[in-house]
Amino acid sequence: MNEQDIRIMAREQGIDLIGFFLTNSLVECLPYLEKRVSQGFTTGFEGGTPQERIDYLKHFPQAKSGIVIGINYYQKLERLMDDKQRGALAAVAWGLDYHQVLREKMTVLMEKINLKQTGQGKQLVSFKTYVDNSPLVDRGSAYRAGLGFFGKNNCLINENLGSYFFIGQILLDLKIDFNPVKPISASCGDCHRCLDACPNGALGNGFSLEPSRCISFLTQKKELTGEEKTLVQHYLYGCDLCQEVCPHNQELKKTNEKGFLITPEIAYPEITEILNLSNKGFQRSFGKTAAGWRGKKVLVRNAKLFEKNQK
Ligand code: B12
Ligand code: SF4
Ligand code: SF4
Repeated sequence: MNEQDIRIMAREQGIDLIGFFLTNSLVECLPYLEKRVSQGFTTGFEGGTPQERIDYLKHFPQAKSGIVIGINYYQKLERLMDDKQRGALAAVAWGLDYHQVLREKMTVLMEKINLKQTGQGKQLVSFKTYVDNSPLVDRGSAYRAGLGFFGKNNCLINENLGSYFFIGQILLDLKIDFNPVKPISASCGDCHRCLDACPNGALGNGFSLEPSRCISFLTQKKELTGEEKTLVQHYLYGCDLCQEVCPHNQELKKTNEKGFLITPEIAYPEITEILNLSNKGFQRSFGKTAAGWRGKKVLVRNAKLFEKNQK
């Protein structure tokens, strides 16, 4: 099977970006992962030691190639400024949960690959899909496959989609015939807008991110320290501030994924509505989004902290 065949299948599947990678260990990312550990800047969401994280074969010993996909989730929804007190959800939690959307796309892609295989009298290909749910380094695989470069805001930036794309990867027991690409050497240059935009100074030089100062992390963390509680602002889940200001994220094309599209009223919910959410109401509004996994308690806590910190 060659990369062109798979690229065509991916396009039919509404996959915005696709790349291929070899499954030897992701050594190029090891120093960055080790540095995070030595700085004490891990979140507990990563899972595994740096060595385990870069070892594709530990996760899927049969892996002979890797496919990585990127799905655009950009939509412009200006912050609602009416007479109501509103918080904000980061774009990561707008619409359907991206874990589900990407997993489905990768599974259908593999079904197509397998249809072609069996049509040619070949064996079914075994595979595993990953999206933000394993120790594997999603940004690292996408970087290796040429999907983008690392920005100072830590995000992987693509020349067309900016950083507003989710990443999924597939390890498969099939040797794909592809030309390994050179990782993109572009960089941020002298720009430091994201470092300036981060309200808590969570971003540092050398791609560092201090979780205990990062609103995205704090709005997902279960127990907050006294100081951490003072850092939660209008974001009730996630944070987009270091992406919004990035020159690569201006005038982007809207996502093709209908499931991600929502209205400003949902993106910027009323604080009183959040504070009065019933369990059923939470399930109805958040159960199918990426913010659902953390549960009602943390969301309501964040809304209370926003109110308190405003005073
Ligand atoms: C833990 C985690 C978080 C933590 C820590 C984030 C962080 N920056 O480390 C928190 C909760 C804060 C977080 C927040 C967000 N996250 Co998050 N998160 C993850 C997770 C689970 C692991 C990330 C990780 O390992 N971090 C440790 C650092 C060291 O690794 P890294 O982020 O991959 O960064 C690489 C660079 O530092 C790199 N590097 C830097 N420079 C260079 C140069 C060279 C030459 C090389 C080779 C490598 C390199 O080496 C690292 C390894 O590749 C991944 C899913 C996954 N399993 O990979 C999603 C993931 C990174 N998150 C994602 C998203 C969308 C977000 C948010 C935008 C959500 C939001 N709106 O709140 C924010 C963005 C915050 C930010 N500025 O990074 C996407 C990123 C998509 C993209 N295009 O970049 C991912 C990939 C999920 C997915 N599958 O789509 N996240
Ligand atoms: S996500 Fe928000 S708090 Fe975290 S580094 Fe970016 S701007 Fe700072
Ligand atoms: S805002 Fe500037 S420094 Fe930050 S990621 Fe974008 S280009 Fe790089």
